Amino acid sequence: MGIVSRGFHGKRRDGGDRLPPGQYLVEDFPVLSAGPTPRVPLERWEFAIDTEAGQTHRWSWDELMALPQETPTVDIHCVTKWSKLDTTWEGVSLDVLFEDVESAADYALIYSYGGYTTNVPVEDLLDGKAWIAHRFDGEELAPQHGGPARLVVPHLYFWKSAKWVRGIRLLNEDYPGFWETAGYHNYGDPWREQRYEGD
Ligand SMILES: Nc1nc2c(c(=O)[nH]1)N[C@H]1C(S)=C(S)[C@@H](COP(=O)(O)O)O[C@H]1N2
Ligand SMILES: [Mo]
Repeated sequence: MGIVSRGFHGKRRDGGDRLPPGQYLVEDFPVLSAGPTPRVPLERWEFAIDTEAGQTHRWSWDELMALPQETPTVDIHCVTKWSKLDTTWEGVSLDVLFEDVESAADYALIYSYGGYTTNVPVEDLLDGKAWIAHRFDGEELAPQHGGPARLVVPHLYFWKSAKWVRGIRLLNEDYPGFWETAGYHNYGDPWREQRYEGD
């Protein structure tokens, strides 16, 4: 029988097959911040990729804006169990930022203005899976949601999407970040419900 809803990727109240196990849908956009919102003037803002060989690639705000921009629409899943479907961002794909970066590192430690950190395997940042986003829903990204710019890596729980992102340190060895050190799962796949260490 042709069941219409299977594979139908419209927005449904129950999320259909787009809602990972244990999650519920929200229409609002909750704010989850472990500390105060850092304020970084755009003229002093920069983003950096630091390689395992000690090289640093830097972008000013104007340089980031001059790069090719994408507008991904993605579903996001917070470990505190809310999910939000069809969130639209604008920003630069990590593929673009990694273009001239020479590295063989497997691990990345993302670091933010304000001191937050989170670790993600390098391969989870590439091939269209992650962005440095500076607009949300057609507007400038609000400071409480990570403005001026945040990482968006939507296939992992949203704590991996570092707000107020400042840079990425490439490492040969995995190094846990803020929540990973506090008992959250090292990888954080919402579809495998990897919330906490041992899940
Ligand atoms: N710098 C920083 N990034 C962060 C956090 C944080 O406390 N500081 N919280 C994380 C968590 S737990 C979640 S669920 C999302 C929340 O993003 P939002 O506040 O825009 O919903 O940001 C993630 N990125
Ligand atoms: Mo979260």
